[in-house]
Amino acid sequence: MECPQGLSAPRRGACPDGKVAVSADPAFKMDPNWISFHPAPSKPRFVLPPGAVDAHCHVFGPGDRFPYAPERKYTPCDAGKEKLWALRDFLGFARNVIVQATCHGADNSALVDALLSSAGRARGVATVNRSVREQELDDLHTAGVRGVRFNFVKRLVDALPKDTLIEIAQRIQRLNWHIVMYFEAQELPELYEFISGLPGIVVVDHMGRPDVTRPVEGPEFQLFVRLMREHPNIWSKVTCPERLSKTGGPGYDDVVPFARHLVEAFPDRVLSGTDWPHPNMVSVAPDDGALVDFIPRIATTAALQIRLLVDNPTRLYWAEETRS
Ligand code: 0GY
Repeated sequence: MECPQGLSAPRRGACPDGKVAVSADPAFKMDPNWISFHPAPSKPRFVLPPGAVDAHCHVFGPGDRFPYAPERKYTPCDAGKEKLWALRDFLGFARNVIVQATCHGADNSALVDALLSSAGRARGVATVNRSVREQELDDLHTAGVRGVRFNFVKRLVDALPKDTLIEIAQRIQRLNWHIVMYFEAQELPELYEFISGLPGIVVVDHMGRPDVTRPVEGPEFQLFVRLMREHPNIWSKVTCPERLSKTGGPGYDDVVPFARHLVEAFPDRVLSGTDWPHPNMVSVAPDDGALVDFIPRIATTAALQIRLLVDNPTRLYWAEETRS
């Protein structure tokens, strides 16, 4: 589905001009309850530092060029690379890290296309399965992929068996890639040992998705803190207040203490990102400008902001620039 003005709808299943969204390929008509990304985000008050990286975002399709995977659990509104670059420039980011979205399965074509057209300003995290060949991994690396995502969120994927994931984890070590883990907080006790044994850098999405109605000092979030404290190779994205919050935007007040805790405890192992185009929102499309304004509330000094937004992602994704 592509809305005529190039902006997708804030309302369910409709474009900003009121026309009903219809995919060029009827097989890719977006889900009727799909909430598209915000058509007109506000300009953030927070001025991002030079070199800031949006370290968690996606591209969707367009489905008529990059078909959505048959095994997908949702069909989104198309959200292609041009819109992502426009948002990057509008918000003031210098670079993006594009994470392969589950609606594209292990076909990384849309991701690779975006990386190759980014003039080096985007890196990627791919999804691969056991059958991936070494040459394919090399080609992904050349395109700008620097990691793979292991997803345990049941509403999104049927997770691969752990022995397959361990095999993939070992195979990517030669490329110096990292692993991105996506799971929900209630899964952590069961996954703790598996995550602890993974080689290389492991980046956990969205702080391990804590229930933010529980205390920061409570056992659930402290298990995640312990995971990071015990394993210096484990990083966290302090992302997705719009997903985790129960009080809602624009301030996402209830998420601030969780993210701030991690930024202050592990300043060299945290990443920030918009999560544009915000798959599977349940009520409203978040204002990406408000998401940028969330950053100085969780990284409260210029030094913390530079580490979160520039130093950490540059070290992880553009390592060749930081090697002396
Ligand atoms: C996110 C979160 C979600 C979806 C995906 O790849 C995806 O489909 O990551 C979600 O629905 O929680 O990080 O974008």
